[in-house]
Amino acid sequence: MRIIDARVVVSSPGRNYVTLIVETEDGLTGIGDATLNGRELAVASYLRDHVCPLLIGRDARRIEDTWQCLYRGAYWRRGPVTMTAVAAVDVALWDIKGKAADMPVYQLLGGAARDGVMLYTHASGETLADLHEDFQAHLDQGFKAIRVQSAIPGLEKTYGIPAPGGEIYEPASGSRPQEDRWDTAPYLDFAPQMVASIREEFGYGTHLLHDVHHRLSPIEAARLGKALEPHRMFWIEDPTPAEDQSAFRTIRQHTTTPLAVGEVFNSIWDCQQLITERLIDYIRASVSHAGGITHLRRIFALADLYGVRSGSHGAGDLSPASFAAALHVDMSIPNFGVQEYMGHRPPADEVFSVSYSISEGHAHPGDAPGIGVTFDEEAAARHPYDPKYLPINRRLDGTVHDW
Ligand code: KDG
Ligand code: MG
Repeated sequence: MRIIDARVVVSSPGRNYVTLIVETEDGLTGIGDATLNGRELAVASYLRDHVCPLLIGRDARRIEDTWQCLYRGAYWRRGPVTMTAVAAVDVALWDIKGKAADMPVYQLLGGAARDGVMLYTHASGETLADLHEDFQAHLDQGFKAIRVQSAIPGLEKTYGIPAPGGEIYEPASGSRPQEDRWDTAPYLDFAPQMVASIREEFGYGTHLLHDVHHRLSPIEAARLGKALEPHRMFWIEDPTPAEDQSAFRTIRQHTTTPLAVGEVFNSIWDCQQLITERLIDYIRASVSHAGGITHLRRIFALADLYGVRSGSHGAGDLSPASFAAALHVDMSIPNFGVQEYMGHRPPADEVFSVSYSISEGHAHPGDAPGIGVTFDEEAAARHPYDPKYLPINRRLDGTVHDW
């Protein structure tokens, strides 16, 4: 089953996506998501210039061997660009393997370990009243786990709050990064009030999550975790910058609020200490940024040994191909926790057709062979690449802070 073509399409159906398409001599096609928000063309070039030529003539069935060749064979290992490129190849090969076997990928991974995958969705608002209205709308749609974010009084802009108009939240904008302002003190006072208001209004029947987006110091995060304990959070996410693994020891010593981290991780080495020292409860690495299905399964297998569960990143900048691949992994691993779901802005559905379905807050990848997503190249060509950047965050005195 020789690979005869591997090509990259960069398009913007609602937002920028980089898609790898791999074809075999038998006429099978596999796709993988290679999107890295704000750095799309770096991954496209890595694939086009350095990886696609190496794929031609390889046996598409040899997924592990291809992964090892691309990872070890590059000598320069890890990093978001490399691992997103490797992930796209890996998912495309699993897609082809599923089609060759006439099976959905989750069957190849061991079959369904559950009936469906619990999703968490996002509720947000400029005010607490807006947040409550949005929370109710998500409850009405059947979601059982909801992330809550609200604008912080006194701050002009806050992570996770969409512009008015009802569109799915999208932080990337403009041909240069927009600059936001940040002040920790009002945030630390307000975040517990926000969560308390949700519990007072809606009770304890829904799993509540909150994303701190890397903005606190370890001791500030410990204070937030303690303040949120009465509200029984499902998790707080990215309380401190994710690359500082030992910071979580400080947070852990002070609070029983569950901790989640990992959306910016790209290899098992990024989370080794967090998992083996039991410093977190959920690992949020994603298929498309952490080396594909092959490597993500390895991360989750390590996590399982230490009682850590999965909670994969699933923001809108991970394409439907990535979300589908995540669902196949989520269905089949023993230590699944929850899967993030934001949906995709139209006209993504003109370009990606999907077999997954969502009902009562749970997703199923569907039983189409492979990952169950088709990519329409002609439709993608109607939506050309549109350069956009994630924002930069500055403290009130102008110092650059974590965004
Ligand atoms: O591209 C960056 C986004 O994916 C990220 O800001 C979203 O934090 C995020 C989340 O939890 O979905
Ligand atoms: Mg996040």
